[in-house]
Parts: sequence; C-alpha cells; structure tokens
Amino acid sequence: MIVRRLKDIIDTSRDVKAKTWASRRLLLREDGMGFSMHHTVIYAGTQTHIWYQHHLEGVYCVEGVGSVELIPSGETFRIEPGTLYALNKHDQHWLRAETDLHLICTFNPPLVGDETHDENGVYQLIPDQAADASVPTAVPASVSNPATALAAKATAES
Ligand code: 9YT
Repeated sequence: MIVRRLKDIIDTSRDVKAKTWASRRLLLREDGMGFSMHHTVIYAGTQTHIWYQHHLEGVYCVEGVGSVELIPSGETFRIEPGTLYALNKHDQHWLRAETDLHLICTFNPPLVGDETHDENGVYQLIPDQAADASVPTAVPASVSNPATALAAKATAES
C-alpha cells in the first residue's frame, strides 16, 4: 500500500509549478497504478490553454469556482466543488479560475513526473517502460478521435 500526504509533497520534485498552476503529483507512473493523480491548484484570475493530445484526464473540483470552455465550439461549463469533467476526447479547452481552484486530476497514461505544458498546452508522451506494460493506456488523439485532427485544422486556420 502507498500512503502519501500532501504536506510531504509540497516543494519537492513532485510539486510542479507553472505560471498559472501548481500540480502536486501524489501518484506517478513509477508508483505502478496505471494512472497518475494530482492535487492541482489553478491560480485565481488566470486562464490556461490546455490540449492533452496524448493523455486522457479526469478532473474533480474540491474547492473554488471557475469554468472550462471547449475549443473551438465555445461551449462553457461552470466548475464548482463537486463538478467532474473528463477530457475523454482529448478536448482542447480554456480552463479559467475565478478563485483558486483545487482540482484532483487523474491522467492515463500516468505522468512520469516533471511534465509541464508546452506552448500548445500539451504534455509530451514519455515512452512507456516495463512499469506500465500490463496496464491499458490511452491512445494518441489522432488515432482515437479523428475529430481532433479536424479541430486542429480549424484552429490553425482561424
Ligand atoms: C486541470 C488541469 O489540467 N490543470 C493543469 C495541470 C494538470 N492537471 C496537472 O499536471 O496536474
């Protein structure tokens, strides 16, 4: 059994900070669960462009308010404690925080550790190793969802 506490992660290598968020990585690939789990804080008053083309992510809000806006449709959903959203189609989106948003995030495939967004809001896929070989993982967006390629084209042309 793994037992880990947030207070033991703060300011360690598992506490990854970006301009608009901090992600405390409670479970990572090396923990062998087949998914990673993070306690992420999105800073109040920020917006973050995100497009996980290589990962599926489930996000559950435990504190704070904000919204998630799908790109390119503009469909927007309010986020408040008790809200879950799942990026089951590698959905490109804006994540906005009105107050500090505390989110429990799970990733498949699991993050390795220090990933942070590139200029397109993407985490690169770090090649799988033996640790995850027996656990089903997400497939790249272009394979699982042809609509993603169309959305990319539409965005590039806009
Ligand atoms: C909700 C979201 O995707 N926030 C960005 C950070 C990411 N979830 C992470 O690495 O924890």
